[in-house]
Amino acid sequence: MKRLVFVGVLAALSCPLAAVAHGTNKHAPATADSALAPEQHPWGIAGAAKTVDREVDITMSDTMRFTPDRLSVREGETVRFRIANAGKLMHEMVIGTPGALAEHAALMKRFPNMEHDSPYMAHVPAGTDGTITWTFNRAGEFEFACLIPGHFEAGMIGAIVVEAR
Ligand SMILES: [Cu+2]
Repeated sequence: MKRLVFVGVLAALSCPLAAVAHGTNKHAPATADSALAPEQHPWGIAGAAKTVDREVDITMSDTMRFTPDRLSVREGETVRFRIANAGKLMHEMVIGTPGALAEHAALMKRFPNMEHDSPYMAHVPAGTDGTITWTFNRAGEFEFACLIPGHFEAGMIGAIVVEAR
């Protein structure tokens, strides 16, 4: 068990992005893999590859479902989501509060071609996969959803419970 953890740490350290973050972000309390200071959101903050505690595989399908669609996390945990799109349509995974996601979904309906990218979302074309590395540093009940018009309305939503430490 110990050896497995050690290998994981080595793999994370050998990632060039992690090395960059280390060099440019010395004083940031929670570093992300970009040179910009990560922004705190009510549902957490961008995580860095070198602090990943757990990897979670999520599959998205054209039946408008995430598998799994429920996840329990401990406050402070950094999760690397590996998100596979098993369908033939574009899907995305966006993490947020139920309110923020509903608001975002309404915007997407009005502006379907709206371009956006944030560390708490991944747009995943059919047959490919994407990743999100996120630190859940706020306890609470959050959601993840596909905000592509029609998908959110069809119930393409999952739950993330972050338990207080
Ligand atoms: Cu979708």
